Amino acid sequence: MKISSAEFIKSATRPGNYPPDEFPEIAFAGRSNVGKSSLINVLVNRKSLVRTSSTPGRTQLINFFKINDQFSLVDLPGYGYAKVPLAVKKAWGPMIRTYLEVRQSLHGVVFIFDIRRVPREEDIRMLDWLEEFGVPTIPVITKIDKINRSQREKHIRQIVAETGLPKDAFSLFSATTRDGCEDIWERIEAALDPVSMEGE
Ligand SMILES: Nc1nc2c(ncn2[C@@H]2O[C@H](COP(=O)(O)OP(=O)(O)O)[C@@H](O)[C@H]2O)c(=O)[nH]1
Ligand SMILES: [Mg+2]
Repeated sequence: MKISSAEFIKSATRPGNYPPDEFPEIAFAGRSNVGKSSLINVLVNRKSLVRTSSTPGRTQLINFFKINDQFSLVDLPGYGYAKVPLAVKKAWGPMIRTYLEVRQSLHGVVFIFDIRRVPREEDIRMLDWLEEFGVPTIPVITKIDKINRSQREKHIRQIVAETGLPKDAFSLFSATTRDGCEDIWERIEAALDPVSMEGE
């Protein structure tokens, strides 16, 4: 994917504040600190279009970005960070679920797992919602640079087992080495609609 423009549109928490759904949209989901923002920045080849953080749990807004004036990417708030206030934790579920339910232009969700972590309850809940609303899902295992090649398979098998998703459904990614970037783009393009991307 050649990126000619990438711009922040706005943040929102509820449908009344979403930008108009005039472009096909791909959202990125996963627990806090999993590497969502880093993945988006690598995909669009911008160092800091999306703010990354070593203090997880800060982003509790749905952030919309417009790419090439053609489609949108959405950074969804993460979950699972212990220090987030209870009120914020409680708001997360309805905020995400509503987005997945009502967003007409949503073409798919890139669902990100950390290779070092076993998927937890919130991850499984997200997967259930994606299934409930029939949202095509692109599962990605990220931070693969953190685990030696010889150890990776073991970690991947655990994520496969916990999620129940087929092993070959997962793309492997590293924001550090950019491994997996092209593979993920291919799958995003397929989800966006190959016809509208023709000639780009
Ligand atoms: N080594 C390594 N670090 C990563 C990778 N992706 C993200 N990180 C780091 O993980 C932390 C959280 O990343 P961020 O993108 O802010 O996560 P988010 O909370 O899911 O948006 C940051 O310190 C990133 O630099 C990766 O693929 N490899
Ligand atoms: Mg982030």
